[in-house]
Amino acid sequence: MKNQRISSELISENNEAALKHLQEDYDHLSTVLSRQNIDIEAVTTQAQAFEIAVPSWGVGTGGTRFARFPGIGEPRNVFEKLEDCAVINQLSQCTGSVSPHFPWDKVDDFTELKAFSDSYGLQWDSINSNTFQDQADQALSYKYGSLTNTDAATREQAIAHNLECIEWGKQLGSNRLTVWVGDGSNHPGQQHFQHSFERYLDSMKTIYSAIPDDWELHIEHKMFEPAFYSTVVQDWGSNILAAMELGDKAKSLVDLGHHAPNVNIEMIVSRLIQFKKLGGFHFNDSKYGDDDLDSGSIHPYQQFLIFNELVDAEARGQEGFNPSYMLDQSHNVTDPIESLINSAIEVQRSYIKALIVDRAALSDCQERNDALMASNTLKQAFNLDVSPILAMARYRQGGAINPLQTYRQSQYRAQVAEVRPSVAGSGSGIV
Ligand SMILES: [Mn+2]
Repeated sequence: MKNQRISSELISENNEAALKHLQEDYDHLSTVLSRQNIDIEAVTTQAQAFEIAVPSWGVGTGGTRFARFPGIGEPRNVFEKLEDCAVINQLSQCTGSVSPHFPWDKVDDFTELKAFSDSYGLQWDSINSNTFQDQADQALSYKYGSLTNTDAATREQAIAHNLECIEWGKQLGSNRLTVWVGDGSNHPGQQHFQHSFERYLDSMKTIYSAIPDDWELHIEHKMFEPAFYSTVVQDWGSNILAAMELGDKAKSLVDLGHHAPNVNIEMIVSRLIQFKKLGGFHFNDSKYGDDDLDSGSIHPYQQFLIFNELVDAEARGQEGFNPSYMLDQSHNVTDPIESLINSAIEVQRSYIKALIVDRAALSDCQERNDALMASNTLKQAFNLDVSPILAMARYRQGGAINPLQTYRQSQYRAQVAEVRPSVAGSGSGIV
């Protein structure tokens, strides 16, 4: 029997009250979809199978480089983070795995940590290494870079950290390592572009050689920040070049916020799929840069268009296509649990809408160069409200028809605040 943080009686009561209307809406949507020869039950089954991982760092309140405004009852360690992740999954039923970040989530006893996550029925998603900041016990600084540092000993230290991350990941049952480095420069001329990328590839080759055969190594690119003139793995071009240089187990990871404004991300996704290099996603949304806003809150159509590419690849049986999905957001003014529940469902919503795109009609429009009807074919699916499918998928798996309402009624945040006193002196800070 799995541990539960929210009373199953409360979920049942709320669901019973909401079920009549849900069934009516579901039946109506079933009729609408049947006109397109779509079986709603098949779509709901796919909604139930949809999974997106939650980042362990997402359940704490985020912040900016100016300030952080802590919430109440924030998790103080990885065990409390897992408790919050368990709530998100219990209500949403689509976030059964957690992506840890080391050394933030480092423990002395990984067997104990694994047993704790098992007790909540949670799996471990990709391991994230951290060489973008200095730790208290660290011998050499990453001020001028980690895997690309001009100093060989500093590079060795950063490589060693990634190797220990792989070992910890094995103990947790993970099967991926995600590497993002903040390495780059703030001034023209500060770094030799080619030499720093050569040092990156050399370091990554050593890490790659330690990746188990049934693992993947995901490379995350980012255009700017903390380096503001150039970054070593700046864009999907540098990313796929590195992944191709390293080998089949190396793939590119797309964080939606890590591109220049207005870049056509769905087209990048298509290219990565075509060359078997799409590893996975960090979903979030943005207005200006790497804003890390809630998924689907600013550009829901873009998110849908990305899933249109993913579902297209799935439907074509594209070789080597098996991307992993994760949220990577910073919650500055909301309860992180609420944002993560909402965001997971918004990503799931994009997936479901992409599933109901009339692909035969779209393909026909493309062949005939009917631009307007091609666009309208996508819009038809995007404009359909698939909420009843999402709610039914949650209900059938024991989740909440109205997860946010149930979460608020549970008083979970107030309860954990009693046993999790605020961490004093955190002041302004970064995440
Ligand atoms: Mn990310």
